[in-house]
Amino acid sequence: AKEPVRVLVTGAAGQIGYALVPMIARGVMLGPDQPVILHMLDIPPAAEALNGVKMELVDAAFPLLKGVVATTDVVEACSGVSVAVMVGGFPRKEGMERKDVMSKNVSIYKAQASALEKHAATNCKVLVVANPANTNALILKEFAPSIPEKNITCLTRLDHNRALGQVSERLNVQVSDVKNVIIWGNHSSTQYPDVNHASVKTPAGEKPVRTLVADDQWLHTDFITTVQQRGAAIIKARKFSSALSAASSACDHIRDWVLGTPEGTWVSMGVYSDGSYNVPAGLIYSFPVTCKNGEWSIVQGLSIDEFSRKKLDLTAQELSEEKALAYSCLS
Ligand code: NAX
Repeated sequence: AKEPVRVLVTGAAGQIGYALVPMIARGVMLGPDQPVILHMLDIPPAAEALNGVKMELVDAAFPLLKGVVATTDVVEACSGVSVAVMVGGFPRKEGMERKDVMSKNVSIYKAQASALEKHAATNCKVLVVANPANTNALILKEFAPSIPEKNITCLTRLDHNRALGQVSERLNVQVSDVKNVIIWGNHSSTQYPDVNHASVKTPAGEKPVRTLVADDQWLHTDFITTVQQRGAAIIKARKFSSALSAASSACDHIRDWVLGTPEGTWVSMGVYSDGSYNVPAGLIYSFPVTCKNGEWSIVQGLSIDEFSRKKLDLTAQELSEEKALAYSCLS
């Protein structure tokens, strides 16, 4: 039998946490034969709710779940974890300045970076979900210099999955037959959902999405804005932000990273830019990646047309500004 893997979920008493922890305990994230020990962190005002989640995990009697640590102590939470899913953060409230929200999250991610660096297992894989996800991940990277930068990522898989969903609905095909969409850039409304290299499995073989969707106009307008603004549409409909889809996508992100992407398929991950596609190095930026042996690599050599180039640059610009804002909060 495999040794259990310790998985940290921060903000575990929140909405996404509540959807995510049962998925992890059922093997959706690390596979149906991988036992897990869940480490759940939240802040003192949420301690009682967190304990309630722990009670439910016990009550669900998950066969793969070998232990639950529910704590408000960041050191205890980080100790020995091999996977860390960072969902906890300070949300933007109405009337708050961007700088104030950034400042709160910078201090949270600075502190949690140090705790992970000192107490997590070597080679711990980190996924930041909490917004501003890319910049929180960048701060985490900066303040955990001994964690390899390859191990620090942020979630854009939800946006990627949303793009797959939109194409599938438009073409009336199964979502599992659509692949290789790309989310470029920031997990924000400047992200660029790109279908230029996407394809659909049909009885006559793989066909480019571009040829199947006759309506170019839709691809250049409503498709992009629907994906970019899907989060807001969910809030409007549900009165709460996306939770089950965020949790499921976080599982997809870690599962593909650890177990690998299928041959010929890529996914989107926010990763530390090495300058590929002329994206400035030193940003956490969403790229198309393939994963093998627990490591991601950026898909190289895709052609970028003029329309796309502008969009890649625009979202990079926003990330550079966020980075500057984050650094201004440090001093
Ligand atoms: P909730 O407010 O329901 O939950 C957040 C939880 O984090 C709360 O329980 C809170 O007490 C806790 N928390 C706050 N500070 C903490 C700290 N310092 N340490 C540990 N826990 C802390 O938000 P929820 O709807 O679950 O969303 C969580 C985060 O995900 C938000 O930042 C949200 O913006 C972000 N999202 C990111 C997405 C992505 O694709 N990257 C999509 C979904 C979501 O909007």
